[in-house]
Amino acid sequence: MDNNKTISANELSNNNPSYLETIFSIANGHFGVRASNPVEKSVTGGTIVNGFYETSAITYGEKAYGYAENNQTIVKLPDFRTITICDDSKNEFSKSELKDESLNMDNGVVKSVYKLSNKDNQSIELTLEIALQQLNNQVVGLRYEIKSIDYVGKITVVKHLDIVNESEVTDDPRKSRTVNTLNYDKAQLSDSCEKLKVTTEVSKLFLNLALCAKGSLEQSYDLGKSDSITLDYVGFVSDIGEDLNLEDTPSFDDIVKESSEFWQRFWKSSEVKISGDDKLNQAIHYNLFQLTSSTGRDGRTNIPAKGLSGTGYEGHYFWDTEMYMSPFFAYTNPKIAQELIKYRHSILDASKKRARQLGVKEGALYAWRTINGEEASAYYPAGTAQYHIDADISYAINRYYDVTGDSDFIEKYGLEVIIETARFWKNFGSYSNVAGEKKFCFFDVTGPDEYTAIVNNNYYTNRMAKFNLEFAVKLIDEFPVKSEDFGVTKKERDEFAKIASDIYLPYDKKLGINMQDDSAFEKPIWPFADTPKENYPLLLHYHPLAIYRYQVNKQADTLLADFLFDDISKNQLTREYDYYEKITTHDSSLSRSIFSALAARIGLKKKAYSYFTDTVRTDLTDLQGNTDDGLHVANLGGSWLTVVAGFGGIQVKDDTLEITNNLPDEWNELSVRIMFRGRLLEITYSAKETNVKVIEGKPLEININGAKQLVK
Ligand code: IFM
Repeated sequence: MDNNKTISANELSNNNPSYLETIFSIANGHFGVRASNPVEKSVTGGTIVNGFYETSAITYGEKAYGYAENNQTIVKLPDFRTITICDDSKNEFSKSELKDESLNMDNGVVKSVYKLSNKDNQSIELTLEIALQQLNNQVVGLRYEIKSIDYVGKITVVKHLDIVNESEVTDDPRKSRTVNTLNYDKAQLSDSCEKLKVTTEVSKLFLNLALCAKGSLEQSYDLGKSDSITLDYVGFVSDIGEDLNLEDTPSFDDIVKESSEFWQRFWKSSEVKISGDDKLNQAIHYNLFQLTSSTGRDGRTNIPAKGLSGTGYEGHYFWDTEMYMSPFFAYTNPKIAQELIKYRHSILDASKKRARQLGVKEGALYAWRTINGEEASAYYPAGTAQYHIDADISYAINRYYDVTGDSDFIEKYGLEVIIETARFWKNFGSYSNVAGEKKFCFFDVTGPDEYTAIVNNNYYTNRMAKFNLEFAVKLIDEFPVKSEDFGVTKKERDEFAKIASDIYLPYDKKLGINMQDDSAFEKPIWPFADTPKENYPLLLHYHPLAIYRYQVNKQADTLLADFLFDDISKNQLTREYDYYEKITTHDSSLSRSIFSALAARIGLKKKAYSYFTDTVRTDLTDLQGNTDDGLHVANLGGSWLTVVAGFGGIQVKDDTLEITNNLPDEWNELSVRIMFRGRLLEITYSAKETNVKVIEGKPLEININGAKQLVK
């Protein structure tokens, strides 16, 4: 099988420069560099540092108590790729044509080849290779190679940390707002090195960037007909609030070596091979490469919705992390999954404060979108009202525990979050009479589907809250002493248990399916037949209220709960799938992966495959039409979830790893590597067989296609 891990621009149908900037961006969890054209001073190019944001007051026409106060906007910093090359008359080679661009996912190097011309139409070829250090993640290496095409003579090369102009103002809520409150302080350290301190005026953050050339930052050369001039530079990005130590400047080759070693190790524990379709195999590799690149690994940062590949959604962290991205890390790199949980633990105080602002007297409510822990959503119906984020975080903590069995970590970082989120549900909900029975209900909430807002008893929210409370009880019983430190009493533990069992789960008897919310099926169905193709995504063409009064889903909602809990009969699941599929637009990139995974589980093979081919190549085909703003990182993780939990049927039930072979007919073989309870496993599926090999660690009893088996 061809397991070639490269991708090149000539395989892509979109060659829009800002789209390619996203696709060929690289990152290391701390910062990312978009693949801008180095001589064109792109306004959409630049460096994006995880968690480095500016704040500005949110201006409301009509404000009410407790509305989010401040925007948090990730900022774009100078572009390390920019270079100026002039001819002997000091005219720039400013016209450029991209000849080729490629990403090598085995060593993390992006290579871009341009033909550059001056005003006399004389040309040179410029090749730029760029790589980031992954472990010491403050370093970027750049190598420029200049060759003559038909220009010979003197060339002058100047490279500095140039300030990026801000991009255009837009009405698209998915894009970032502009920031004009950055202060720059440049210091020339020597001919070959300069440093730039960047400070945000309002949020009062700072960091330092530096650029060092192997020779000098401004230099002239004689370019002969068959000459090739190679220039190496190293860039640095300090941690937020830190200075830089420039004593040890690695060479470009050292940087590539480190990056290459990192990615080799990465593939060893995370490899997924699809045999039978090279395009899908390439896409899943791309997704895992970019997902890992996007992910903060320091416990202080998280995964922005667009990773570090673009400023879309302002660099905010959402529930995307817990439900779509962190599963991959829990199963392949638990250390990173830990760091993501530590970040949530670190913003617990801000979340408690938020719960009080919402009038809930105990517990914590996590911000729907945030960097610093405070709510940054100015639109509460599809923001703060998505209370389910609390339970999503608890679900991710449970997943980490299930997969790793790491009780020390759970006691230290997980327990408090679980108790505080359970307390939130207890105080947020209330008992109400439902068809003559006293049930615990949640009123005026928004579920994952953002085309249905402020409803009573959203099934997903209620089911997840039930889980959150049950998990709290389980952990309190397991860690009684530590729970007491957090103020838990026997009475409170029993209340959690009682509420969990009393939570109302809306069900429609006539249709025999779980109901998205109390009023979901009373509404008319969206007039799909009268909606022209160009009016999708609906959010850009209809007032939210025009959408809310219909049955129309942006993304999987009730079906996501079905996928997570696997707790209803196959017949009911099939009925639900059929019902909700008809009213779902997939306007959110978080939708198709779940439809695919669930279809694989139900045995709707054609649907599973077709949704997967779309979802896994979402960015490579620009399916949503906005990849230029950044990658759809939740979907990168979602596509892995589809492969592993859908086609590969992997889940943990009652402390046991379960594997079910749901391989699509189109594939000859699928193999995935995962970690489970300290072991590295390789699972290979074919039409006839499911084989599990323990690559590292002790033998293990697991459940394969319904039968217990000891695997070695
Ligand atoms: O969190 C998602 C949400 O579910 C759909 N809109 C985009 C957000 C960020 O990806």
